[in-house]
Amino acid sequence: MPARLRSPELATRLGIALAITVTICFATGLISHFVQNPVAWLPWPPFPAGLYRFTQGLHVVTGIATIPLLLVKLWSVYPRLFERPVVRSALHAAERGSIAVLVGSMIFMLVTGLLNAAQWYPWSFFFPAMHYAFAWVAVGALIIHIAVKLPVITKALRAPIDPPPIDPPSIDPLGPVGGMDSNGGITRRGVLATTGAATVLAALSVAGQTVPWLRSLAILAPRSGEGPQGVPINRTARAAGVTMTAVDPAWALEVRSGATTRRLGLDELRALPQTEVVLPIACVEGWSATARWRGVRVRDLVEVVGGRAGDVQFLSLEQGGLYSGTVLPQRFAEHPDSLVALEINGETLNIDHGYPCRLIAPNRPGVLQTKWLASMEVLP
Ligand SMILES: Nc1nc2c(c(=O)[nH]1)N[C@H]1C(S)=C(S)[C@@H](COP(=O)(O)O)O[C@H]1N2
Ligand SMILES: [Mo]
Repeated sequence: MPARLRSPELATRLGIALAITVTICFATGLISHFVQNPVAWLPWPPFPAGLYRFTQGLHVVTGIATIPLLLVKLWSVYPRLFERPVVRSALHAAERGSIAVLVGSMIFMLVTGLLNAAQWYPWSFFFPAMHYAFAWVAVGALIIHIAVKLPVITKALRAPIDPPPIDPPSIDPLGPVGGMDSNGGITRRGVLATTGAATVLAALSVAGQTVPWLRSLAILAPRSGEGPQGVPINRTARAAGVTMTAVDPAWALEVRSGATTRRLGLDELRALPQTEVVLPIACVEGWSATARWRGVRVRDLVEVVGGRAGDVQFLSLEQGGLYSGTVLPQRFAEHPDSLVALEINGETLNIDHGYPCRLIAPNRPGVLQTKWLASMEVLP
């Protein structure tokens, strides 16, 4: 592509698009982080039930949409990588250093995010912690970059994106059209439009895992709509090592509060009042699916052991594993839609969906909807 396309005018406009997707991705990522690692100043509510589904869907969609934008942005500036001398002054060195950090951390974020959504972990670090830490590095470097470039940005935005033609006057009476200049070459506006189209395509390729009517377009979404009982499966019973314990006839849910403990077998759970709710499973990886759940209200089980209201800890039959337990904050535990579910979509839970019973509560990330429950305890 002709060098004239690479220009502050193009780079700045690509930069604005990037700033928008990155900001949404960062904000929704922070939400996801603080829902999974609760802090007092962000009391995440159980209502609206589908809010997490929306914010996390947006996180993954904007993250994916950032990939083509970043690639074209890097293309629009990469010759500067070969500028000599490498370092002109201390300030110049600092600026180039911050760009190295920015590009490195952005690529790290996009690659780890994409691979996590594909459940492929060719690394040994703990993904959420690193993805979170580097988000701050990337955003910090981005703010420095924008501040340093502010004069260039304001100048480039005042100029028209494409320069007036220096070519001989066009013989085409209609003049330049559709992102082409009078010589039939692509214009900067044309590059922007093409990049925009690529970005929308990238977003659509994953949006279908959250938005049902886009499902057939979700070619980059590994788990969309597949799975027993109409809901995808993240971790199977086999992977969790519970194929024996989950079907053990002696299984009973241990319910504890203070000194009181009750063990409730499946028949006893079924004999308690049953509630039906329609709630999504919204995986952190971006996919989500709505299902009809039936089971016993968490608050009713708390009552069985005479427990006061409080946070409730759930533990799975799964041994070890990062998601073998969760604490359900009190405002969720008291919510009438928070269930220990026995059924999904009118059928007994499939073992991969958490048989004999699992937690399902409104507006929670999928990772916190613990399957194959062994016990629940009202925390003091
Ligand atoms: N015990 C246990 N429960 C678990 C998990 C797990 O690994 N172990 N994975 C969670 C994740 S990441 C998601 S998205 C949901 C998915 O539920 P599903 O497989 O029934 O769709 O289960 C959650 N419950
Ligand atoms: Mo998940």
